[in-house]
Amino acid sequence: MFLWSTPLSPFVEKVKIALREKGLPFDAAVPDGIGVGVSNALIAANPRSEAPALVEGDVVLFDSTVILEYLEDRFPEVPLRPASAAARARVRMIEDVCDTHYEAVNWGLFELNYFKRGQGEGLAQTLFAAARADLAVLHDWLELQLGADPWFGGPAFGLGDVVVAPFIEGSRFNGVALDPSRPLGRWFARVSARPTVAETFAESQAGSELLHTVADALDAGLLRRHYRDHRLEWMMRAGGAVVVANGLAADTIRFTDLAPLASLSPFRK
Ligand SMILES: N[C@@H](CCC(=O)N[C@@H](CS)C(=O)NCC(=O)O)C(=O)O
Repeated sequence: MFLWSTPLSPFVEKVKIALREKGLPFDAAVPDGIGVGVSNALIAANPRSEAPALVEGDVVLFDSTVILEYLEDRFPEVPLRPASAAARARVRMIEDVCDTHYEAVNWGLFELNYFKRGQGEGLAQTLFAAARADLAVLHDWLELQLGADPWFGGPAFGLGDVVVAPFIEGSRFNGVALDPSRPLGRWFARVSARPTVAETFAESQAGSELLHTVADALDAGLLRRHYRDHRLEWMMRAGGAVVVANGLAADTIRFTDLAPLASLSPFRK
């Protein structure tokens, strides 16, 4: 199995943790041109030009949620999905909240901390405050979902934990740590100690060196960051309309490009 990957991506981390939990060996590589704009290496596997994309023989899949579903269906021997329909639906709901609302806040934090957007006149402080307030809400909601159980799916580790852990790690990496005495903080200590999770987070840390160069690369106009859906909404809602306007003017922000999808259509040949 082959995984198109990129460092510090929560979506890639979800897939790596699931593959490791299931004991499935895989090779991974970072495609040339990712983050710069549309990666030609990647669009053959994923016309959205995003990692993760999974290749298993003829099966080529993108989107972490779809890949996790595939892994469950294809390799049910080590099940990660909980047993009941209601518990499965709850995990899907938690995954959706993390993939959309939570990821958008972490994305904003990376933009501020490493890509150095929002400099001058207190803007960064406003955006940081908005991020911290949103994360407090999300952490409370996640804690409610956890309830009194040790894991998100109940008594055993499972998909619910796989889909939350990368996002909490992303905010920790950006300086928003959980209170270790809270149930969610204690869960995060437990999940981080799991070998599959520890290995995955360590790989991300090792790949994070590059982050010290990204502000200069952005200044030089070498990067085009993908402000898709919830990321754009978060930046606007948090008070960063000027960040978006400046990024579009400097061409360091891009929206989704449908050209690779259109090029696959036989109706357009
Ligand atoms: N919905 C997708 C999102 C994947 C995604 O956003 N991947 C980002 C990394 S976090 C990416 O590869 N972006 C490409 C780029 O910025 O050039 C999933 O769940 O897999």
